[in-house]
Amino acid sequence: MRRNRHALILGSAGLLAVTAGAALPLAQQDPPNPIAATSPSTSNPPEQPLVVVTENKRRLRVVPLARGLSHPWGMALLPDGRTILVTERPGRLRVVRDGVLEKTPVAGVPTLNPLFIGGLMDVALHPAFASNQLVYLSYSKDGDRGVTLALARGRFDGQALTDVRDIFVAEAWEAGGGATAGGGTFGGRILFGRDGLLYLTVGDRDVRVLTDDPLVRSRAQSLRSHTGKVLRLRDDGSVPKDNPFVGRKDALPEIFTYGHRNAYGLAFHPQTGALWECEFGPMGGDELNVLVAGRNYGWPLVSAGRNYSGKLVSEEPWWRPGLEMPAYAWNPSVNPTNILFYTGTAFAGWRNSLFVSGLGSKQLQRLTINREGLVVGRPESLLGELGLRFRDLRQGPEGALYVLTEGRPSGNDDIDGSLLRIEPAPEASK
Ligand SMILES: [Ca+2]
Repeated sequence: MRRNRHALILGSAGLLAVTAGAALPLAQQDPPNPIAATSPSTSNPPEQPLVVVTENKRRLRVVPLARGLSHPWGMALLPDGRTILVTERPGRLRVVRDGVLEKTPVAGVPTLNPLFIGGLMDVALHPAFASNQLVYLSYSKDGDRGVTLALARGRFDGQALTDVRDIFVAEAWEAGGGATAGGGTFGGRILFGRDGLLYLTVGDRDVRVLTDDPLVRSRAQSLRSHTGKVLRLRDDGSVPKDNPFVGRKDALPEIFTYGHRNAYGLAFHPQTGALWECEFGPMGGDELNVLVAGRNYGWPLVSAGRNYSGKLVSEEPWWRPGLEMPAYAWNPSVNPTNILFYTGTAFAGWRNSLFVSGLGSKQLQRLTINREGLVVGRPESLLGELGLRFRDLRQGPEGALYVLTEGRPSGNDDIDGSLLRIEPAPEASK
């Protein structure tokens, strides 16, 4: 990890040096780039719009829409084109309307346990939100058996959530409490498909992420547990009849795919319709997978990552019969938090690229996918010079990218998070 971070900072410093040396003029309306004059490892989001020149000489304008957020985790762009809902992991749902963060959080968020890296995770809109106002929230829920991931649904009238209730509670309980036990990773990414069904990730629930506990890990392989799975639900939380394990007595029927570590990202390929997923490995072993119903993606039987002790997770890291290989694996780690297939035209040449938001790697990556659905070439690293941890990304109706960032990794009192809009910057005048 340390070596990766070192390499990234060197890379960013090199890019800044090139940028400064070329003395590229900024667009007239943009103030001087504050990042160029400060450390590339700064954890504060920009206060004003700034222009960043990528390694491929593309000019991107970074516009801060909201600052002072506490570990923003997920967001939803409302169909009115004005409103963005943003979750803050410690337990608040915030509204950004016309580019302004409203001071008062949305009332009606369920009671949750924001221990360690749990709390309020993702927010998603029902496909018919414009007519039914239904909003979905994933969060860590306390109960008699410890804490687990739950999915709540309510109606958002523009001000508050009403009729909020759990529509699904994962069988992914881990006992314990406080900041150092029972937390684990929850997953929690929500995505609706064109089929009107809801896909939900459940994390590996490994306590403190670092214990390499084989007992907890093995649950990703158990079809009697929701731990380490991608689930497929109807919009009311019930089970679609055509789910792959429906009718099997030894399996939970919500399971779509299994053998995942910490799956934080989901996206449908715009042409093939396939569901792609990204997941955190331990040290190394971050994966991009193409999900097929009922398949086993291997964790922890196969993984290219190492335990935090330094030992390999698996002596057979790449493949065993019956297990799926990743479509792409990162080394060094990117810490993928979400993925997005870009379908807009605002950025020339980026259509159908896969974008990845990176947490510990403090960057976005752009991957090129060919017509056969394979990743080709080297990922392009973007926005590393901001020094921010990227937690989520979405595409706006105008084709801009919206990203959530944080500075420090955890701490429920932090307010160094932001919502940024990334758009093409005008070409520098010659
Ligand atoms: Ca795998």
